[in-house]
Amino acid sequence: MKTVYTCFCTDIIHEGHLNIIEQAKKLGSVTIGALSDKALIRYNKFPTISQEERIRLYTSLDGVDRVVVQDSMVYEDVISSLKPDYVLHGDNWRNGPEAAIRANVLRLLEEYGGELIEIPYTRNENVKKIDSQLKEKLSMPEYRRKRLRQLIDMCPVVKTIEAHSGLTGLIAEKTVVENNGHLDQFDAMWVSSLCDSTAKGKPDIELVDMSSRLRTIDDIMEVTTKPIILDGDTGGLTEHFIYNVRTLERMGVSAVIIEDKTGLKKNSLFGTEVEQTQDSIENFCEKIKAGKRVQLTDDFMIIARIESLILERGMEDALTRAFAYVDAGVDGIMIHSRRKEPDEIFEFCDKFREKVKDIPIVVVPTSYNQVTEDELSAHGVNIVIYANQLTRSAFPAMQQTAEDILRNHRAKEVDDRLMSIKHIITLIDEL
Ligand code: SPV
Ligand code: MG
Repeated sequence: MKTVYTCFCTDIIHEGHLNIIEQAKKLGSVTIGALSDKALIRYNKFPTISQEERIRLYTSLDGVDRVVVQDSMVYEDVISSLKPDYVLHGDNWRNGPEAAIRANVLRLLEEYGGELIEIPYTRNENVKKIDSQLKEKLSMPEYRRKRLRQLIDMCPVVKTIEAHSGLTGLIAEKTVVENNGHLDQFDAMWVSSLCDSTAKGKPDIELVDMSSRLRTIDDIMEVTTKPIILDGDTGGLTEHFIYNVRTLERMGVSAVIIEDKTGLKKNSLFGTEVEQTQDSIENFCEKIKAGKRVQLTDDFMIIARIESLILERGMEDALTRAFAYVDAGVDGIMIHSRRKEPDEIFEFCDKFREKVKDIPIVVVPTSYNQVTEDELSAHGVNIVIYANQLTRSAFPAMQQTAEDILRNHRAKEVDDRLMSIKHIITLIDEL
Protein backbone atom coordinates (compact mmCIF):
# COMPACT_ATOMS: atom_id res chain seq x y z
CA MET A 1 0.00 0.00 0.00
CA LYS A 2 1.23 3.51 -0.84
CA THR A 3 1.83 6.03 1.95
CA VAL A 4 0.53 9.59 2.09
CA TYR A 5 1.74 12.39 4.36
CA THR A 6 0.15 15.72 5.12
CA CYS A 7 0.97 18.26 7.82
CA PHE A 8 -1.72 20.00 9.87
CA CYS A 9 -1.17 23.20 11.84
CA THR A 10 -4.70 23.85 13.02
CA ASP A 11 -6.66 23.75 16.28
CA ILE A 12 -10.01 23.44 14.50
CA ILE A 13 -10.88 20.96 11.75
CA HIS A 14 -12.94 22.42 8.94
CA GLU A 15 -14.11 21.09 5.58
CA GLY A 16 -10.79 22.03 3.94
CA HIS A 17 -8.93 19.59 6.21
CA LEU A 18 -11.57 16.89 5.75
CA ASN A 19 -11.22 17.31 2.00
CA ILE A 20 -7.45 16.78 2.24
CA ILE A 21 -7.98 13.56 4.22
CA GLU A 22 -10.61 12.41 1.70
CA GLN A 23 -8.16 12.89 -1.17
CA ALA A 24 -5.29 11.34 0.80
CA LYS A 25 -7.33 8.21 1.60
CA LYS A 26 -7.79 7.53 -2.09
CA LEU A 27 -4.01 7.34 -2.51
CA GLY A 28 -3.01 5.09 0.39
CA SER A 29 -2.52 4.94 4.14
CA VAL A 30 -2.70 8.39 5.70
CA THR A 31 -0.20 9.87 8.16
CA ILE A 32 -0.88 13.32 9.56
CA GLY A 33 1.96 15.43 10.89
CA ALA A 34 0.94 17.50 13.89
CA LEU A 35 3.13 20.61 13.85
CA SER A 36 4.73 20.96 17.29
CA ASP A 37 4.04 23.95 19.57
CA LYS A 38 7.54 25.24 18.96
CA ALA A 39 7.14 25.14 15.18
CA LEU A 40 3.62 26.63 15.29
CA ILE A 41 4.84 29.60 17.31
CA ARG A 42 7.72 30.21 14.93
CA TYR A 43 5.23 30.00 12.05
CA ASN A 44 2.97 32.73 13.53
CA LYS A 45 0.18 30.32 14.49
CA PHE A 46 0.02 30.36 18.26
CA PRO A 47 -1.86 27.25 19.45
CA THR A 48 -5.08 27.61 21.48
CA ILE A 49 -5.05 23.93 22.49
CA SER A 50 -2.11 21.81 23.60
CA GLN A 51 0.03 19.64 21.33
CA GLU A 52 -1.48 16.52 22.98
CA GLU A 53 -5.01 17.76 22.33
CA ARG A 54 -4.17 18.42 18.68
CA ILE A 55 -2.74 14.90 18.32
CA ARG A 56 -5.92 13.45 19.86
CA LEU A 57 -8.07 15.60 17.56
CA TYR A 58 -6.27 14.51 14.39
CA THR A 59 -6.19 10.83 15.50
CA SER A 60 -9.96 10.87 15.96
CA LEU A 61 -10.60 11.81 12.32
CA ASP A 62 -12.00 9.20 9.97
CA GLY A 63 -9.45 8.01 7.44
CA VAL A 64 -6.36 8.93 9.51
CA ASP A 65 -4.10 5.90 10.11
CA ARG A 66 -1.34 7.57 12.11
CA VAL A 67 -0.34 10.89 13.62
CA VAL A 68 3.29 11.91 14.10
CA VAL A 69 4.78 15.13 15.45
CA GLN A 70 6.48 17.38 12.89
CA ASP A 71 8.93 19.49 14.83
CA SER A 72 9.76 22.09 12.23
CA MET A 73 8.08 23.86 9.34
CA VAL A 74 10.87 22.42 7.22
CA TYR A 75 9.90 18.85 6.22
CA GLU A 76 13.51 17.54 6.20
CA ASP A 77 13.31 15.20 9.22
CA VAL A 78 9.80 13.93 8.66
CA ILE A 79 10.29 13.16 4.97
CA SER A 80 13.63 11.45 5.50
CA SER A 81 12.21 9.21 8.22
CA LEU A 82 8.82 8.41 6.63
CA LYS A 83 9.73 8.56 2.93
CA PRO A 84 6.05 8.90 1.96
CA ASP A 85 5.02 8.13 -1.63
CA TYR A 86 2.91 11.28 -1.61
CA VAL A 87 2.91 14.57 0.27
CA LEU A 88 -0.41 16.39 0.13
CA HIS A 89 -0.80 20.14 0.67
CA GLY A 90 -3.25 22.92 -0.20
CA ASP A 91 -2.13 25.00 -3.18
CA ASN A 92 -1.99 28.15 -1.01
CA TRP A 93 1.77 27.80 -0.34
CA ARG A 94 2.92 28.53 -3.88
CA ASN A 95 3.47 32.23 -3.17
CA GLY A 96 4.74 34.20 -0.20
CA PRO A 97 7.19 33.06 2.48
CA GLU A 98 5.96 29.43 2.39
CA ALA A 99 7.06 29.01 -1.24
CA ALA A 100 10.60 28.21 0.00
CA ILE A 101 9.23 25.41 2.18
CA ARG A 102 7.36 24.01 -0.82
CA ALA A 103 10.52 24.15 -2.96
CA ASN A 104 12.39 22.25 -0.27
CA VAL A 105 9.67 19.57 -0.10
CA LEU A 106 9.86 19.14 -3.89
CA ARG A 107 13.64 18.71 -3.66
CA LEU A 108 13.36 16.15 -0.85
CA LEU A 109 10.71 14.15 -2.72
CA GLU A 110 12.73 14.16 -5.93
CA GLU A 111 15.62 12.42 -4.17
CA TYR A 112 13.66 9.17 -3.90
CA GLY A 113 10.81 9.58 -6.41
CA GLY A 114 8.07 10.82 -4.06
CA GLU A 115 5.33 13.08 -5.39
CA LEU A 116 3.76 16.34 -4.22
CA ILE A 117 0.01 16.57 -4.73
CA GLU A 118 -1.59 19.96 -4.31
CA ILE A 119 -5.27 20.38 -3.65
CA PRO A 120 -7.13 23.62 -4.33
CA TYR A 121 -7.36 25.48 -1.02
CA THR A 122 -10.93 25.54 0.32
CA ARG A 123 -12.02 29.18 0.46
CA ASN A 124 -15.57 29.81 1.54
CA GLU A 125 -17.50 31.77 4.16
CA ASN A 126 -17.49 28.90 6.65
CA VAL A 127 -13.70 28.39 6.51
CA LYS A 128 -13.14 32.16 6.69
CA LYS A 129 -15.37 32.34 9.74
CA ILE A 130 -13.52 29.53 11.53
CA ASP A 131 -10.20 31.25 10.82
CA SER A 132 -11.46 34.55 12.22
CA GLN A 133 -12.98 32.81 15.28
CA LEU A 134 -9.55 31.37 16.08
CA LYS A 135 -8.01 34.83 15.75
CA GLU A 136 -10.73 36.33 17.94
CA LYS A 137 -10.07 33.72 20.61
CA LEU A 138 -6.36 34.59 20.65
CA SER A 139 -7.15 38.28 21.05
CA MET A 140 -9.28 37.72 24.17
CA PRO A 141 -7.70 38.98 27.40
CA GLU A 142 -7.47 35.54 29.05
CA TYR A 143 -5.57 34.05 26.08
CA ARG A 144 -3.43 37.06 25.28
CA ARG A 145 -2.38 37.72 28.88
CA LYS A 146 -0.90 34.26 29.54
CA ARG A 147 0.75 34.00 26.15
CA LEU A 148 3.93 35.80 27.23
CA ARG A 149 4.63 33.26 29.98
CA GLN A 150 3.89 30.45 27.51
CA LEU A 151 6.32 31.95 25.00
CA ILE A 152 9.06 32.34 27.60
CA ASP A 153 8.70 28.60 28.33
CA MET A 154 8.60 27.59 24.67
CA CYS A 155 10.99 29.92 22.81
CA PRO A 156 14.76 30.34 23.14
CA VAL A 157 14.13 34.12 22.97
CA VAL A 158 10.86 36.04 22.81
CA LYS A 159 11.40 38.50 19.97
CA THR A 160 9.57 41.71 20.80
CA ILE A 161 9.05 44.77 18.62
CA GLU A 162 7.78 48.23 19.49
CA ALA A 163 4.18 49.16 18.64
CA HIS A 164 2.49 52.51 19.32
CA SER A 165 -0.61 52.44 17.09
CA GLY A 166 -2.97 50.09 15.29
CA LEU A 167 -0.76 50.29 12.23
CA THR A 168 2.53 49.45 13.96
CA GLY A 169 0.60 46.72 15.80
CA LEU A 170 -0.36 45.25 12.44
CA ILE A 171 3.28 45.25 11.36
CA ALA A 172 4.26 43.43 14.57
CA GLU A 173 1.38 40.99 14.12
CA LYS A 174 1.71 40.14 10.47
CA THR A 175 5.32 40.50 9.38
CA VAL A 176 6.69 37.07 8.45
CA VAL A 177 9.93 36.43 6.59
CA GLU A 178 11.46 33.32 5.15
CA ASN A 179 15.00 32.72 6.30
CA ASN A 180 16.95 29.63 5.17
CA GLY A 181 13.71 27.73 4.67
CA HIS A 182 12.40 28.75 8.10
CA LEU A 183 9.70 31.33 8.74
CA ASP A 184 10.39 34.05 11.31
CA GLN A 185 8.06 36.53 12.97
CA PHE A 186 7.84 38.62 16.15
CA ASP A 187 6.42 37.02 19.27
CA ALA A 188 5.33 40.03 21.31
CA MET A 189 4.89 43.82 21.30
CA TRP A 190 6.50 46.52 23.44
CA VAL A 191 4.44 49.62 24.04
CA SER A 192 7.39 51.95 24.47
CA SER A 193 7.01 55.18 26.40
CA LEU A 194 9.51 56.81 24.04
CA CYS A 195 7.62 55.86 20.87
CA ASP A 196 4.14 56.36 22.31
CA SER A 197 5.19 59.86 23.45
CA THR A 198 7.02 60.63 20.20
CA ALA A 199 3.99 59.60 18.13
CA LYS A 200 2.05 62.21 20.09
CA GLY A 201 4.79 64.81 19.62
CA LYS A 202 5.55 64.80 23.37
CA PRO A 203 8.78 64.27 25.35
CA ASP A 204 9.37 60.93 27.09
CA ILE A 205 8.98 62.27 30.66
CA GLU A 206 5.80 60.51 31.84
CA LEU A 207 3.86 63.44 30.40
CA VAL A 208 1.60 61.19 28.33
CA ASP A 209 -0.64 59.96 31.12
CA MET A 210 -1.88 56.45 31.80
CA SER A 211 -5.33 57.06 30.27
CA SER A 212 -3.66 57.96 27.00
CA ARG A 213 -1.27 54.98 27.21
CA LEU A 214 -4.27 52.69 27.79
CA ARG A 215 -5.94 54.19 24.72
CA THR A 216 -2.83 53.30 22.67
CA ILE A 217 -2.89 49.76 24.03
CA ASP A 218 -6.55 49.44 23.15
CA ASP A 219 -5.90 50.60 19.56
CA ILE A 220 -3.22 47.93 19.25
CA MET A 221 -5.37 45.24 20.87
CA GLU A 222 -8.22 45.93 18.45
CA VAL A 223 -6.21 44.61 15.50
CA THR A 224 -3.72 42.12 16.97
CA THR A 225 -3.46 38.93 19.01
CA LYS A 226 0.17 38.96 20.19
CA PRO A 227 1.06 39.62 23.83
CA ILE A 228 1.79 43.13 25.02
CA ILE A 229 4.55 44.29 27.34
CA LEU A 230 3.92 47.81 28.60
CA ASP A 231 6.75 50.19 29.31
CA GLY A 232 5.35 51.44 32.61
CA ASP A 233 8.09 54.07 33.16
CA THR A 234 8.61 54.42 36.95
CA GLY A 235 5.18 52.98 37.73
CA GLY A 236 4.33 56.33 39.32
CA LEU A 237 3.13 56.50 42.89
CA THR A 238 2.65 53.07 44.45
CA GLU A 239 -0.88 54.12 45.35
CA HIS A 240 -1.56 54.66 41.64
CA PHE A 241 0.51 51.73 40.38
CA ILE A 242 -1.70 49.17 42.10
CA TYR A 243 -4.80 50.43 40.30
CA ASN A 244 -2.94 50.39 36.99
CA VAL A 245 -1.84 46.78 37.57
CA ARG A 246 -5.48 45.77 37.95
CA THR A 247 -6.50 47.66 34.80
CA LEU A 248 -3.68 46.24 32.68
CA GLU A 249 -4.38 42.73 33.89
CA ARG A 250 -8.09 43.04 33.11
CA MET A 251 -7.33 44.36 29.61
CA GLY A 252 -5.13 41.37 28.81
CA VAL A 253 -1.71 43.05 28.94
CA SER A 254 0.88 40.38 29.78
CA ALA A 255 3.53 42.39 31.59
CA VAL A 256 4.44 45.82 32.84
CA ILE A 257 8.08 46.82 33.16
CA ILE A 258 8.80 49.51 35.72
CA GLU A 259 12.16 51.21 36.13
CA ASP A 260 13.84 51.99 39.42
CA LYS A 261 13.88 55.74 38.96
CA THR A 262 11.97 58.39 40.82
CA GLY A 263 11.04 62.04 40.31
CA LEU A 264 11.09 63.44 36.79
CA LYS A 265 11.96 60.44 34.64
CA LYS A 266 13.83 61.07 31.42
CA ASN A 267 14.64 58.61 28.67
CA SER A 268 17.45 56.22 29.63
CA LEU A 269 19.33 56.82 26.41
CA PHE A 270 20.25 60.27 27.79
CA GLY A 271 22.22 58.38 30.46
CA THR A 272 24.02 60.78 32.80
CA GLU A 273 23.70 63.74 30.39
CA VAL A 274 20.53 64.73 32.24
CA GLU A 275 19.72 64.61 35.92
CA GLN A 276 17.88 61.42 36.89
CA THR A 277 17.34 59.94 40.32
CA GLN A 278 17.40 56.24 41.07
CA ASP A 279 14.85 55.01 43.57
CA SER A 280 16.03 53.37 46.80
CA ILE A 281 16.00 49.58 46.86
CA GLU A 282 13.54 49.68 49.78
CA ASN A 283 11.01 51.95 48.03
CA PHE A 284 11.19 50.08 44.78
CA CYS A 285 10.76 46.71 46.51
CA GLU A 286 7.66 48.11 48.24
CA LYS A 287 6.24 49.13 44.86
CA ILE A 288 6.88 45.64 43.43
CA LYS A 289 5.32 43.96 46.47
CA ALA A 290 2.27 46.22 46.32
CA GLY A 291 1.76 45.42 42.62
CA LYS A 292 2.13 41.68 43.19
CA ARG A 293 -0.31 41.82 46.09
CA VAL A 294 -3.17 43.27 44.02
CA GLN A 295 -2.67 41.07 40.97
CA LEU A 296 -5.52 38.60 40.47
CA THR A 297 -4.19 36.08 37.94
CA ASP A 298 -0.98 34.04 37.79
CA ASP A 299 -0.49 35.18 34.19
CA PHE A 300 0.40 38.84 34.63
CA MET A 301 4.07 39.75 35.09
CA ILE A 302 5.64 42.69 36.89
CA ILE A 303 9.17 43.13 35.61
CA ALA A 304 11.74 45.34 37.32
CA ARG A 305 14.03 47.43 35.17
CA ILE A 306 17.40 48.24 36.65
CA GLU A 307 18.94 51.60 35.70
CA SER A 308 22.27 51.22 37.56
CA LEU A 309 24.34 50.71 34.40
CA ILE A 310 22.58 53.61 32.63
CA LEU A 311 23.30 55.87 35.60
CA GLU A 312 26.86 54.52 35.91
CA ARG A 313 26.39 53.18 39.42
CA GLY A 314 28.30 50.00 38.61
CA MET A 315 27.76 46.28 38.21
CA GLU A 316 27.65 45.56 41.97
CA ASP A 317 24.76 47.98 42.42
CA ALA A 318 22.91 46.45 39.46
CA LEU A 319 23.28 42.93 40.84
CA THR A 320 22.43 43.91 44.43
CA ARG A 321 19.24 45.48 43.14
CA ALA A 322 18.43 42.51 40.91
CA PHE A 323 18.63 40.06 43.82
CA ALA A 324 16.61 42.38 46.07
CA TYR A 325 13.88 42.76 43.43
CA VAL A 326 13.77 38.99 42.98
CA ASP A 327 13.34 38.60 46.74
CA ALA A 328 10.50 41.15 46.57
CA GLY A 329 8.68 38.80 44.19
CA VAL A 330 9.29 40.31 40.78
CA ASP A 331 8.53 38.14 37.70
CA GLY A 332 11.45 39.28 35.56
CA ILE A 333 14.46 41.58 35.44
CA MET A 334 15.21 44.03 32.67
CA ILE A 335 18.78 45.20 32.56
CA HIS A 336 19.46 48.26 30.44
CA SER A 337 22.71 49.64 29.06
CA ARG A 338 23.61 52.35 26.59
CA ARG A 339 27.12 51.14 25.88
CA LYS A 340 28.10 50.40 22.31
CA GLU A 341 29.32 46.91 23.25
CA PRO A 342 27.25 44.21 24.96
CA ASP A 343 30.01 43.29 27.49
CA GLU A 344 28.37 44.75 30.60
CA ILE A 345 25.05 43.14 29.66
CA PHE A 346 26.77 39.76 29.25
CA GLU A 347 28.57 40.21 32.58
CA PHE A 348 25.34 41.10 34.37
CA CYS A 349 23.44 38.18 32.85
CA ASP A 350 26.19 35.64 33.63
CA LYS A 351 26.48 36.79 37.26
CA PHE A 352 22.72 36.94 37.72
CA ARG A 353 22.26 33.48 36.19
CA GLU A 354 24.91 32.01 38.56
CA LYS A 355 22.40 32.60 41.36
CA VAL A 356 18.96 32.87 39.75
CA LYS A 357 18.00 30.33 37.10
CA ASP A 358 14.30 30.79 36.60
CA ILE A 359 13.54 34.53 36.55
CA PRO A 360 13.39 35.80 32.96
CA ILE A 361 15.90 38.41 31.81
CA VAL A 362 14.83 41.16 29.41
CA VAL A 363 17.22 43.32 27.35
CA VAL A 364 16.91 46.23 24.93
CA PRO A 365 19.85 46.13 22.49
CA THR A 366 19.48 49.62 21.01
CA SER A 367 23.04 50.93 21.40
CA TYR A 368 24.79 47.53 21.35
CA ASN A 369 22.84 46.53 18.26
CA GLN A 370 25.49 44.24 16.76
CA VAL A 371 24.61 41.52 19.26
CA THR A 372 22.47 38.64 17.97
CA GLU A 373 19.50 37.00 19.65
CA ASP A 374 21.48 33.73 19.83
CA GLU A 375 24.37 35.40 21.67
CA LEU A 376 21.98 37.01 24.16
CA SER A 377 20.17 33.72 24.66
CA ALA A 378 23.50 31.99 25.35
CA HIS A 379 23.93 34.41 28.30
CA GLY A 380 20.50 33.54 29.70
CA VAL A 381 18.38 36.29 28.13
CA ASN A 382 14.70 35.39 27.57
CA ILE A 383 13.15 38.50 26.02
CA VAL A 384 14.79 40.79 23.45
CA ILE A 385 13.04 44.10 22.80
CA TYR A 386 13.56 46.12 19.61
CA ALA A 387 12.30 49.22 21.37
CA ASN A 388 12.23 52.06 18.85
CA GLN A 389 13.39 50.94 15.39
CA LEU A 390 9.94 51.19 13.75
CA THR A 391 9.52 54.80 14.82
CA ARG A 392 13.07 55.68 13.87
CA SER A 393 12.66 54.20 10.41
CA ALA A 394 9.26 55.79 9.75
CA PHE A 395 10.18 59.33 10.77
CA PRO A 396 13.02 59.99 8.27
CA ALA A 397 11.00 58.35 5.48
CA MET A 398 8.01 60.64 6.16
CA GLN A 399 10.20 63.71 6.58
CA GLN A 400 12.00 63.07 3.28
CA THR A 401 8.65 62.69 1.47
CA ALA A 402 7.34 65.93 2.97
CA GLU A 403 10.52 67.79 1.92
CA ASP A 404 10.42 66.39 -1.62
CA ILE A 405 6.77 67.36 -2.15
CA LEU A 406 7.58 70.89 -0.97
CA ARG A 407 10.61 71.08 -3.24
CA ASN A 408 8.79 69.85 -6.36
CA HIS A 409 5.38 71.39 -5.78
CA ARG A 410 3.87 68.02 -6.69
CA ALA A 411 3.95 64.38 -5.52
CA LYS A 412 5.18 62.60 -8.66
CA GLU A 413 8.85 62.50 -7.56
CA VAL A 414 8.07 60.59 -4.37
CA ASP A 415 5.70 58.11 -5.96
CA ASP A 416 8.12 55.26 -6.60
CA ARG A 417 8.93 54.93 -2.89
CA LEU A 418 5.30 54.84 -1.77
CA MET A 419 3.16 51.84 -0.94
CA SER A 420 0.60 51.45 -3.71
CA ILE A 421 -2.97 52.61 -3.13
CA LYS A 422 -4.08 49.04 -3.93
CA HIS A 423 -1.81 47.71 -1.17
CA ILE A 424 -2.74 50.27 1.48
CA ILE A 425 -6.46 49.71 1.11
CA THR A 426 -6.04 45.95 1.56
CA LEU A 427 -3.67 46.29 4.51
CA ILE A 428 -6.52 46.37 6.99
CA ASP A 429 -8.62 43.21 7.24
CA GLU A 430 -12.27 43.60 6.36
CA LEU A 431 -14.75 41.93 8.63
C1 SPV B 1 11.34 52.97 25.69
O1 SPV B 1 11.28 52.37 24.61
O2 SPV B 1 10.58 53.90 25.97
C2 SPV B 1 12.30 52.56 26.70
C3 SPV B 1 13.54 51.91 26.28
O3 SPV B 1 12.09 52.84 27.86
S1 SPV B 1 14.74 53.15 26.14
O4 SPV B 1 14.21 54.18 25.23
O5 SPV B 1 15.93 52.53 25.62
O6 SPV B 1 14.96 53.71 27.45
MG1 MG C 1 10.51 54.18 28.18
